[in-house]
Amino acid sequence: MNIQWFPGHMHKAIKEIKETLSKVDMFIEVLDARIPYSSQNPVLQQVRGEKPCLQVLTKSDLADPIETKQWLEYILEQQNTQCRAISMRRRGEIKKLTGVCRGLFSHKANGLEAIKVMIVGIPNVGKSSLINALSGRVIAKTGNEPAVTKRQQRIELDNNIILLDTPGVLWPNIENPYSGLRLGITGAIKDTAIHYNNLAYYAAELLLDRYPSLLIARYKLDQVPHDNEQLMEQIARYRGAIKTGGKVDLERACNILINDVRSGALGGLTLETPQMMQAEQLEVEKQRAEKEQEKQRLKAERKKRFKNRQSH
Ligand SMILES: Nc1nc2c(ncn2[C@@H]2O[C@H](COP(=O)(O)OP(=O)(O)OP(=O)(O)O)[C@@H](O)[C@H]2O)c(=O)[nH]1
Ligand SMILES: [Mg+2]
Repeated sequence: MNIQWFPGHMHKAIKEIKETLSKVDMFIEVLDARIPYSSQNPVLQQVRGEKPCLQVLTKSDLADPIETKQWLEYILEQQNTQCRAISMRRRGEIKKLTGVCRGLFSHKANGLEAIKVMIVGIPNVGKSSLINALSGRVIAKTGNEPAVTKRQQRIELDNNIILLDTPGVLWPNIENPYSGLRLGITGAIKDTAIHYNNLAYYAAELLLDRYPSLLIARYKLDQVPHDNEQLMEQIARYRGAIKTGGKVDLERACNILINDVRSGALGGLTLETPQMMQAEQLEVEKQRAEKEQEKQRLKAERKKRFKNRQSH
């Protein structure tokens, strides 16, 4: 089953973003460096249209630096969008973002005219943290769970840049089930809307494929497990997650793995590549076409039945 989380406040937040659109000069779209594809909200892309946009990959301290470099090159080449990777652990780089914003407006380069920037993105990606870092003050509420920011907030920086913080938003139909899982793994979806087990088994599969040496180091494994089930069992044994009677507690092992991925305890992880994205996008298009075909078939059948009934 696909993961979906689109509570009413997100619908309202998108409506407010549309209403404020004409008052802003540009967007900073905040993406998660671990999932630069799945954290791109197609609704936000549609809403911002042709307005200038700077894409910022946050939490790069939790991502694989080699993959982050590749993603930056890919976004710049393929989407023709300015893109930077940042981390709250490297504040110096964050300050440079205002210069990048100003660079997008040659007629405002003297700094006398204000630039209004709307910060948008999925939940829990670090929008409010970015605003605090840019302003040098704790001005926007942050927290390690999705949906912390509930309404828009305006913040004026000293250098004539006005920022607008917005609530994190997802979209009503996450068609790619793998994107849904990766959004869940990284913490963009409220825990009550997901099952850790599904996330953990998928994360285990991904990590076995992409980062087996990090798993070996973290859980002191003798060798790479055959599959995700064996990995979960070994994590449970290593961490003493054993139930009375001696059976392994797989539920606890799932929690351990997800928490380790989210906190960066395993090391820098990037959960998707441009190649994975292209393959999954093709699959989504194929499924969309099949669904449409089935819809048309059912429609034709209904029409035929209706005609038959009339002729009798
Ligand atoms: N490791 C790491 N954590 C970060 C970074 N940026 C933000 N965080 C953490 O991510 C969590 C979410 O940050 P917020 O700034 O509240 O995220 P948000 O996008 O405003 O979230 P919503 O308002 O819920 O949409 C907090 O626990 C932050 O401390 C980063 O660069 N690295
Ligand atoms: Mg926020």
